[in-house]
Amino acid sequence: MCFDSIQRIWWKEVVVYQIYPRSFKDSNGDGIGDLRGIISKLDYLRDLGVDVLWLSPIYKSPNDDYGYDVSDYYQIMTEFGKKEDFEKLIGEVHERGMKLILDLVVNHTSDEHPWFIESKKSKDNSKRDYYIWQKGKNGAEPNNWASFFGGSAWEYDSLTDEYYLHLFSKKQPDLNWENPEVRQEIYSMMKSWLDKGVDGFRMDVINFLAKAPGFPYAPMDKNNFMYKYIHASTMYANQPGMHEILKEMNQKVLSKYDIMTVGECHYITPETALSYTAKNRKELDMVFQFDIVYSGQDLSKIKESIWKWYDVHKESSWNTITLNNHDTPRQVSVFGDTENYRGESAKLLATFLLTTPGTPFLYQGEEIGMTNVIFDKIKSFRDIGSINRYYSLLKQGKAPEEALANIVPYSRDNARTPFHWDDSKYAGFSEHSPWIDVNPNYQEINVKNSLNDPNSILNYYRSLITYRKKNLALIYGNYVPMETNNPVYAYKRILDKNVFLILLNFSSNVLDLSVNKLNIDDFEVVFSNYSHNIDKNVLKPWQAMIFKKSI
Ligand code: TEU
Ligand code: CA
Repeated sequence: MCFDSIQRIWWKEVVVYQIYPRSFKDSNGDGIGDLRGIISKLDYLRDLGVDVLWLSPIYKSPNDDYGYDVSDYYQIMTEFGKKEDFEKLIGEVHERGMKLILDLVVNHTSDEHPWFIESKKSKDNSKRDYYIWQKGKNGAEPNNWASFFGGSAWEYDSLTDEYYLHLFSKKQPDLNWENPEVRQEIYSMMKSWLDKGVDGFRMDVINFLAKAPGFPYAPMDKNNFMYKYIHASTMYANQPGMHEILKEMNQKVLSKYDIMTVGECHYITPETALSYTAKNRKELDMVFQFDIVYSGQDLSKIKESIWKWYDVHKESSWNTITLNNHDTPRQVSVFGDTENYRGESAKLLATFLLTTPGTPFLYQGEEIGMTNVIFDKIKSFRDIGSINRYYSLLKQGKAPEEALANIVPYSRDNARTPFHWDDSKYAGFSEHSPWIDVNPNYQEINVKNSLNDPNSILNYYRSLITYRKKNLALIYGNYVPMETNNPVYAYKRILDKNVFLILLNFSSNVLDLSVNKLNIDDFEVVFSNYSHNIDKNVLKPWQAMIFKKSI
């Protein structure tokens, strides 16, 4: 690839930082993070070097799924602040040269949204068709679709003797995207936020909007431990109707603004993703994919996935790269060795995130190496998915300890404990006992300590983000994977005369590199997560190195 030939686009060059507002910073001592809290930390975020902030939902919500159940798309969630706070936030973000994107949650609303309250009233209500209502079959649910949070995806309503669809909790009824009025309402709402200066959207479960016509029964695969999810891919993910919706949304709204869009897509292949993101399709800019998170830490699978996504998208589309979000356990706990090499493994993941093709998305706390939390009682959990799962395991006859052990490693609460600002009570997140317990390791892992330590994970992120911005090869360079034995992962990024070679040791073992015949003699080391004694023939535990040469 020649430098002149690259088409520079701002959203390809940015580093995105996801904020889960409820857990980021509380400004008024009620134990819940809020918009003023975010404003007070904008200098920290600017100094970290991130360019775009993505806020998990901030709209009015009864918080059955913490904001992913919206009851008014135009209002700010009471706990998070007021309209003026949002206006101040967006102004201050822009003042610092950063951008702000919002979470667009339009597969479903809350059951407390006025549309649904109307819709429920009668079969001939003007809002009835805003949601998906079906008659039962043989005295049971219309079909066998399952909710992501357990149980059937259909809820019976005795008033009209019909069922409504909810792919998530029963307080999250799915909108009917076949209804043109629904589409218009959503487009107007999107425009109103964009007109306030919002710079784009992360689109929640966007590939689920169109459902399989006729709501057929789904094939089940009970041998697969994720069987309840299996039919999702065939019944409500990537249905043909998706393209019509996205094209219309793009034409009527997105194309009118200079913004970025990223769709959250579960059950997606690189090829299907391309059908949403290829430039000439005029649908979305990028999608997330979760191959790494669901890889079971199998490095061969990860290498294969990165290659495939790159290869399929390199000509006409653009990827994302992400390890953590508010739904995943902390990946440093999953992949890394938090007992012996927390710092090294977190920095290795940082190196991977910031040098692999695609726009990187990092999640609050990742930059200081926050870890999973081990809650020892069900009362500590807040995530509806984990709580439902716990009680369903008890129902199946599991002992409480066993049910707890089952939910602890996967719970979404792992990512949602309050952010660690310092070592004071409640980790500097709040003056008051927070809505969810603080991870007990906050006295060691926090921003204050990280700022004082030149070798901290935080300082590594800062300097690598700065370095990445100055070296376009790390953004636009061709991706060339190298043949190496696991647990070594090695690849080049090449643009014009600049060649970068990235070497990652995904293990706690010392490895002899000479066996891999990488020919690195003429490269110089420009980055490493170990400060002294860099030996080109040896990789230390979780060592990450970036080499450079000019050709
Ligand atoms: O997530 C979609 C989704 O499929 C995940 O919630 C998935 O079920 C979960 O990771 C399994 O543990 C999006 C949001 O990111 C999530 O927070 C919401 O709960 C969900 O949509 C509904 O809006
Ligand atoms: Ca608050």
